[in-house]
Amino acid sequence: MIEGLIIRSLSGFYDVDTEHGRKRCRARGKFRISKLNPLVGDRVLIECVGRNEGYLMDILPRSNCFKRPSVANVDQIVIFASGATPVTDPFLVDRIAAIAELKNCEPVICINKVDLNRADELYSIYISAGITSIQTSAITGEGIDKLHNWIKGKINVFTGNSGVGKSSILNALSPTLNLPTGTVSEKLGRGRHTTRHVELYYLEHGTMIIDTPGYSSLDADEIEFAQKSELQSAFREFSPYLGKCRFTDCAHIKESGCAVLAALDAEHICRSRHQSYVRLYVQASSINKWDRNNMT
Ligand SMILES: Nc1nc2c(ncn2[C@@H]2O[C@H](COP(=O)(O)OP(=O)(O)OP(=O)(O)O)[C@@H](O)[C@H]2O)c(=O)[nH]1
Ligand SMILES: [Mg+2]
Ligand SMILES: [Zn+2]
Repeated sequence: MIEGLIIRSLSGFYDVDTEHGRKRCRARGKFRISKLNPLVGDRVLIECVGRNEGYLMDILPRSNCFKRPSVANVDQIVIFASGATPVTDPFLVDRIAAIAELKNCEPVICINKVDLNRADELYSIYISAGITSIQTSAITGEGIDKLHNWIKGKINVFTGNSGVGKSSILNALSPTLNLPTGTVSEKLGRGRHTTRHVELYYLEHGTMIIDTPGYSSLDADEIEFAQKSELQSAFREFSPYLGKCRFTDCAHIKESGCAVLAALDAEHICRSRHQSYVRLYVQASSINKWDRNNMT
């Protein structure tokens, strides 16, 4: 058996890169039985058949994995947002960033299409939250070098709404990729789901980027939910205040003597971030354990 990396999964086949080249693999039956789903980014063991084919035999332990985008072992999740069409709802960014924080994956916010709308307000929310944020344009090239530096040598996944410019920015980072990009419907205010599958691409200096299909407003529901008790640590700007509330089990929503709410009043925490926290907390409270286990 040899080790490899899943770089693409397409209709029942997995393309696996190994030291002996790329092998197209089928998964062995045990994956169906165990319900363990091989993901792009997985390190796997394969049994070669002929020159270019093989069987997926085992998945090596993961450092993390995500349900949507469905990837494994990522160091950074680059969350795309835009002030131009499709305009990003900060709640989507906060939701993905929160899940990433809890999975030890660094969130990076890429505010794209700044040639059309700079979205400075959105940018300042994430800068003041202490999250790396970059304003980019695939058209003018603004921010591309900065983004390049941030992703260097790491395994990154691009995510965000359809039409926000993930594939366009990937093309700007590595023009030889020549990935298809689609137009945005101004009338409907959304993209056309141009990228249809998850695929890992190699850049120089060992940088890897996984491009993924964008969210529509509906399938954002596929993002996992956190436990309500762990949510407070998913908002990194809350950390100086945790443990300083009057009640040890403070939910930081409306309790008296809450240090987080005091920081919010003093404008040390952004209101939109705290609103997202409250929304996620309410959602998490309404999901029971049984549902949670069946969602992942
Ligand atoms: N003005 C402007 N347009 C951009 C920019 N980036 C992307 N676009 C345009 O936005 C549209 C969508 O870009 P894509 O790269 O296909 O978006 P995507 O996020 O990959 O979309 P999906 O694959 O559907 O998830 C295309 O028409 C791009 O030309 C930008 O920085 N500025
Ligand atoms: Mg795309
Ligand atoms: Zn509190």
